[in-house]
Amino acid sequence: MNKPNILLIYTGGTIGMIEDFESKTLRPFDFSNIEEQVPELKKIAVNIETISFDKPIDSSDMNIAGWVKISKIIEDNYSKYDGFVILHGSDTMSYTASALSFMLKGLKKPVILTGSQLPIGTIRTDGKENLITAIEIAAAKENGKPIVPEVCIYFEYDLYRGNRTSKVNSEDFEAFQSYNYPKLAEAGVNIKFSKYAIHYRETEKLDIFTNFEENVAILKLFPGITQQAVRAMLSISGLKGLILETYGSGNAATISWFLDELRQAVNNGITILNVTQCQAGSVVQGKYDTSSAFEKIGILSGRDITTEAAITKMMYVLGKYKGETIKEKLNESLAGEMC
Ligand code: ASN
Repeated sequence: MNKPNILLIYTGGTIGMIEDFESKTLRPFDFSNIEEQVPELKKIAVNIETISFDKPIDSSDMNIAGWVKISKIIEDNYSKYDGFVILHGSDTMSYTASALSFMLKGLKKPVILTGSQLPIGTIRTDGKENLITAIEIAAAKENGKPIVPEVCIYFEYDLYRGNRTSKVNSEDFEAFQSYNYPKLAEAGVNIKFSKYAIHYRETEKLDIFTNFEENVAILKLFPGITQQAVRAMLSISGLKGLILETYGSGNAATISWFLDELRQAVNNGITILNVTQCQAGSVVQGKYDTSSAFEKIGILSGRDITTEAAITKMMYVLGKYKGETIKEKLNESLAGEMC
């Protein structure tokens, strides 16, 4: 039987770091030495090839250009490999997974992001298990077809749909959660896949779209926010899209200056998407009086989308579509990112 071919794409992050002897700070190591750090890789029944960013980055430096780079690597190597594993810092991994889920339209092969909380060279590292199981998941097939043909995050025994995740813990090995969508798999003695939750595409072809709109912003509300702060955000020159992080099921202050600022922004052509600050649950505009004004103003509901998926979806939709289609696409689930 032919062994599956997996491409390991190294972008940076803690997983690939070693401690600098003198300064004690963490810095990326030469990724071509990965098998020295993880000799177990030679024992997995897959062919692994690696490709690395020329300059590995801490994921805090990730941006649209970085996502384009990853997408192009996948596009250029799509026919040669059965699956892709992306090693990435955990800090912005949910943003990258979300962005890739929109960029890699029509994806039919596994793209599994993983990383670690402790560098791979340390004794108690979580990186080895994460890396080895991510590779096994990327290679997993049934009847010749990949079991998880989605952009996912694998971390600490759990596989998630990437665009449903958030990083919720900066210390625990269990760093990610997907509160509004079930796990796609759990790794114990066996890897148990929840096939009912996995999205299978039959006919589409990979069709990458990289022209993301960068003129977007996130405004997180808090009690006592001033008109100057709201106005400053909404009057950013060239702003096209705004994610408004509201309270609970999409609620916000009803004071007239606030609604006037938002109305003005929508009239000026800024697309506003309402998402909740809560980690779980959904925006339901109109459920309370405090959100019913949003419907009239033309603010869209992000329903149960995460902020990470919302901002990257906004970049994608504004980059790709015009006019009324923008609203239609934001209301639709494009890559399983919302209900
Ligand atoms: N700062 C690191 C990063 O996101 C954190 C990590 O990978 N655990 O690149």
